[in-house]
Amino acid sequence: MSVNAKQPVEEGHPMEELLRMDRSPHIWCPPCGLGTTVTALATALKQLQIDLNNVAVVSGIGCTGRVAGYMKVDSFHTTHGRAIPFALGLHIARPDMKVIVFSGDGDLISIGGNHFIHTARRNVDITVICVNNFIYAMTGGQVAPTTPITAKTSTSPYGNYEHPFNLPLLAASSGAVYVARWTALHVRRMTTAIKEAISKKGFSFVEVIAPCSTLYARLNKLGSGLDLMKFYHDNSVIKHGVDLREVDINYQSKVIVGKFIDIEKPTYLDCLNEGNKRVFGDKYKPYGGGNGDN
Ligand SMILES: Cc1ncc(C[n+]2csc(CCOP(=O)(O)OP(=O)(O)O)c2C)c(N)n1
Ligand code: SF4
Ligand SMILES: [Mg+2]
Repeated sequence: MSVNAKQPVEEGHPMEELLRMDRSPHIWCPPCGLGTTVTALATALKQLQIDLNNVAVVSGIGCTGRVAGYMKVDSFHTTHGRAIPFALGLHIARPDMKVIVFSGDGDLISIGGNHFIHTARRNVDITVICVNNFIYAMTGGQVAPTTPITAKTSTSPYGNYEHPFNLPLLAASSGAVYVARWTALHVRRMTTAIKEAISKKGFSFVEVIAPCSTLYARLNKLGSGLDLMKFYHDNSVIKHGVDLREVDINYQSKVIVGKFIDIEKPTYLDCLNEGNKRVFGDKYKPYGGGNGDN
């Protein structure tokens, strides 16, 4: 039967290859920045043309932690704060795979903070994408180690008074070899950063600023998701390579974004092999992963 030219031809979704369509509709609120961030990751994987059998996405918990369940690659929704140690184990067992941690600010930097700094210190070859929405969103909008001073949360109704972490500075000073920050508005730049981070050998870190458009925006009377985007359009300042002591985030002030760090340094496995070679000489067979035969 010939196809009627006037009938629309049904085509698959452009991201069908990368997203588990059977899990849709997703649980996220419509204006949430998580949508654009996941699209950036999927686009990055597509553009890099990596064999998807060699990609794993690992998440902790929370709204952001749901990402692992939506990506159509080997993916793991782990326990609170344990995405990085899980990813580390996966990387050591299968160094040939690209291991990407995609998780929230509360998960990665609060309960998971120690894993974050030590995995960066060792320069383990994984990529960490942190969606910083300034709160613990899924559990009701509690204060997080990333909440800007004076911002209201459900547990700081009169305004936060604790100093938040500066995540790019924390990552870089802990040992990351690639560090970038963009907002959920900067979809193309974020995609480029994710591609660079995945291609980088060593611990790479991309922070995505995407304030929770439901709880954080409501508690602070910041308007709709579109208003948040307008804010980042008007207030993001691109400063590649800036001194990271200058990229603190203050409540509703300018946000410095860009590629901050891109350096070379031996990875954890490079150091392990070099260290053992130094001691055992030719008797040492460099570790390349797998079942111990190599
Ligand atoms: C051990 C443990 N403690 C507490 C929780 C409850 N909990 C679930 S999600 C979450 C907050 C996650 O915050 P974040 O990582 O920023 O994710 P978001 O929801 O903001 O994307 C917490 C505390 C849990 N699941 N496990
Ligand atoms: S509660 Fe906040 S972080 Fe969670 S999906 Fe909704 S807008 Fe996004
Ligand atoms: Mg959060």
